[in-house]
Amino acid sequence: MKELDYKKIPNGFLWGASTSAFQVEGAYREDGKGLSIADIRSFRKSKEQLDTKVTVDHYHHWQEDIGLMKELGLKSYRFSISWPRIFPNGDEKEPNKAGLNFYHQLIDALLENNIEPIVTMYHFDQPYGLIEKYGGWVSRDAIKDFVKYAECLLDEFGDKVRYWLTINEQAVLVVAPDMLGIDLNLPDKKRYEQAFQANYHMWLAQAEVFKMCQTRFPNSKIGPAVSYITTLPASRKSFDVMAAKDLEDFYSFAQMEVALKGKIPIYFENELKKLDITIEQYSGDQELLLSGRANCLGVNWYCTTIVEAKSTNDTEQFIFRRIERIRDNDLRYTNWGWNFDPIGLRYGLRQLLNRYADIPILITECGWSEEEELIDGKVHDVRRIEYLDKHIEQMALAIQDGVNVISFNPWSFIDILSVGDGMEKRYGMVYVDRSNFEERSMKRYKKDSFEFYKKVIKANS
Ligand code: BGP
Repeated sequence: MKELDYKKIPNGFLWGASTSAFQVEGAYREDGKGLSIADIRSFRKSKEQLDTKVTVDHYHHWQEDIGLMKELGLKSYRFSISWPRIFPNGDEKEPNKAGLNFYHQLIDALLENNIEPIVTMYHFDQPYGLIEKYGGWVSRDAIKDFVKYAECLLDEFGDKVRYWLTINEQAVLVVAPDMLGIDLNLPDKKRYEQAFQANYHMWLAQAEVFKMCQTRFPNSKIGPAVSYITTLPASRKSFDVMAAKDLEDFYSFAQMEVALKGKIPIYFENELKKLDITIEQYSGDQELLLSGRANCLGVNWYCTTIVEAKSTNDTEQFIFRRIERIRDNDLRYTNWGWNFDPIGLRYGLRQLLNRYADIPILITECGWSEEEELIDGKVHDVRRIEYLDKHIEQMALAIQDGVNVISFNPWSFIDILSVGDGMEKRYGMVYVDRSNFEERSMKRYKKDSFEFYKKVIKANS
């Protein structure tokens, strides 16, 4: 039997790295940019931690940053376009030219450096104007405004960008609905009703965009960037195994099923019935979901989560209420509670093989967060190196198993603003000399993981 070379990654594999606009760009009001809900949400905590106003100022450092990407040897760069840079209020007839120009410059520079742009259209930053106007995604009106925005991106960049991600982590928006502009103080049922209605409208909007992109650019790939949390049972008991399956299906696989198969799973609708929630659906919606399908799948995979059933036979409670997350003390955890469980990545990727055969898979986020300081111009981020090493190894094994992974984009290329935890929760392979409240030099420093990842890319293994 031929010795399998577990370290071999197919030629042409897109070794990349990842960021998002509101977390990396800063320049929150520059060149006509409007405010997004991500801006507004971050201002609520401006006194406690960094907000989106400056972050690491990629908007003014982008040439230098692309120079570092080139030095790193990246073959791809996954980033997002700031929706309110293009439509500041969300409902303008014409796009903001200065916003478009910024991304033309960025994308042209990436292409000149043979770095494939992987572009997320919407990464948590819906224009706040749409929330003020009609409540954002809770309203069906959001569909037409997102489709118009996506069409503008395809018009402008469709012949330069071959990999599109429509929406980043819808499931996170549902479980943290203040990111949709939904009032967290609403009674549970009302809050869930609005969040799941918003989730449904996002499904319809992205189906339209899948169709539009594949009609106009048949050689491009477009799909969702799904928050994929491989969920493991706390014990071998069937009620725990069922609890883990229920949560993983409801939170991660339902998003993949809708995008890739065009059907809302019955188990998903059954869960909503437990909250006595009925999603408002129009005739023609089902056909739209069925006709607008992704032709690739982005997964944001960080860690496994381990759950147990709160009681052995209670399945009448809504999913989030009948399941408990537990900690496995045999595993290492970040300071923010995400574990180090690389075999879980191979397991999770094999599940995708079983479900979706050879759909191209892009790992669009995968990373390890740490509080880090610069010491003598260096950051010895050994745990991040170990995290990358072990997860790349498991990804390679999954590829050897037949899983069609075409790209790996660790979160994050450079230290950027965390969604919820300011500047100190660092993921980057490039350190930025700033803290929550001091801009310091804003200089970029290559961490040890930069040199490690550079070697991996060079060796393609
Ligand atoms: C994912 C988001 C990213 C990034 C990442 C890390 O959910 O897609 O935007 O934020 O999580 O999480 P955090 O920023 O909370 O550390």
